Amino acid sequence: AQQFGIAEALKQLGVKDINPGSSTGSNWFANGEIIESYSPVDGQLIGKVQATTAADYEKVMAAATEAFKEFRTMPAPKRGEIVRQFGNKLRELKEPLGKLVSYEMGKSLQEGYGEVQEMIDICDFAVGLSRQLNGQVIPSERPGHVMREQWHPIGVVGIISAFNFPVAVWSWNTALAWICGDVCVWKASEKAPLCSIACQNIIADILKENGLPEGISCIVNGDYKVGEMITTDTRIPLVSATGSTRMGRIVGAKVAERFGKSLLELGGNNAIIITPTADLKVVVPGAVFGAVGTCGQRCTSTRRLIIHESVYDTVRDAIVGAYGQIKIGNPLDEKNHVGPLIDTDAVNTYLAAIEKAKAEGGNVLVEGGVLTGEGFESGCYVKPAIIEAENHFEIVQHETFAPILYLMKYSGEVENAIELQNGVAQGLSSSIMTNSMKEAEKFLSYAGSDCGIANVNIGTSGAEIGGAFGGEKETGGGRESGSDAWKVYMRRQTNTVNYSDQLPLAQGIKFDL
Ligand code: UN1
Repeated sequence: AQQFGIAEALKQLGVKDINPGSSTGSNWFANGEIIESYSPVDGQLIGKVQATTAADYEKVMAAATEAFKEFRTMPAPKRGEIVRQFGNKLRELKEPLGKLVSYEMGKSLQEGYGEVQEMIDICDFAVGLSRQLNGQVIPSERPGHVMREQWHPIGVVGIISAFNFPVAVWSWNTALAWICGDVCVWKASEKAPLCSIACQNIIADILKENGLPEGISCIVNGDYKVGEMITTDTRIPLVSATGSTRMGRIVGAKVAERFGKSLLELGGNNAIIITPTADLKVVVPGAVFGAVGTCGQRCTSTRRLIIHESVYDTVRDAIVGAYGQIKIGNPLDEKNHVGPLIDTDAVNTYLAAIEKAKAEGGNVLVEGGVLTGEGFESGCYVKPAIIEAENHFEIVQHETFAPILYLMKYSGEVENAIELQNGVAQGLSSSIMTNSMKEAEKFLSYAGSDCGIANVNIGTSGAEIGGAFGGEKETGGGRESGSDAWKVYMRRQTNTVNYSDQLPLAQGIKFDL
């Protein structure tokens, strides 16, 4: 890895061999067990982080709640200025941060840079938004009265994020939360803890330069036990959790039990429908990048292709042919398309899924398997697989976070394909490849895709930050990132003001004294 400048990147990001994993900015403290971060790229130890204990957590929360009292009084456009500086710092550090993402998580360097670009984009979006946290004026039924709706900061926002987007997901939440006047406590994945240290270092410097309290951005590190401190804490009115449906089910229930709000962005089981008029030039890169990009570890990764029987053989052969061109190897080497899975547990899950698909009657078109030998010492490199399967197979109904693509046929009208596409428990992303206006509009209509994201003639992954990001059903229902997703980070208040000399009651009620 050193030939790719990892040591230099770590230095520029202030990531040390041992990093205290609880922090309120520069005031580091952590007394828990040591979490070691190994790279799936070459199996090397990158660094260590100390986990957050219950006592550390209390210090973090004290700093965060104190910081909120100050931050909420700062005008929103001034908070936007802080986020602008943060975005600029990310521009400067795009190369080292992108490299660390690639090395610690295993995604290709291009995708590591792309992830940092998403952070920069959401900062720009949030800066503009900091002057547009608009409420509204509502006509009152009473004379001399006015009704208003306004948005206030909600408080301390808990952020729980996954290993696969170890920096961008945090920024989607923080950039919006900060302009809204909230402060954040982030529990990053214990599989990519150094990325969280790097991010924290960047924002801590900016807060310091601006004379702002460190508690505006806090991190806590550790496993689910640290997550539980957040989900059960009544001082945290909003918990935003991105990750598996299994995790979201627990987090959602815990937060609901105390009437907190949660924003859940969970698993997907994303399909592309390929119709008779689809353009192969668009289908092949869209489907292949969707299925093998990030080694199939995006929540938006393409898991299923639902292909019309009349074009099935042509599409199948083109996709199988393209798989023959895929280069698997060190993701820091830009000639490779696909890097490793996150760890050997993920490799075992991938292998078990292939076996399960075969046992259920799946027909393997492109064999999977683990790569061995020089360059593959970490044991995390696998071959993207293609399996002909049926939608009702149990394994097809589940999200396997790995590059396994299931192919299935549909016949007749597009409605049949939509039924298959919707026939899973998850509802994140979906797309249709068609040149028929009627098919496209049916797919986007109320009777069409039931997903939070529905695309035409592009794949399922790679959403831009400007749109609301998230999905329905077991995907959790939350929306992060663009559009009006900011509203969840604020509390809504309805005001009625009487500027008359009378006190008329609503609904015409008379109450004469
Ligand atoms: C995720 O996998 O959790 O749409 C996020 C995409 C990216 C974000 C994925 N912009 O693929």
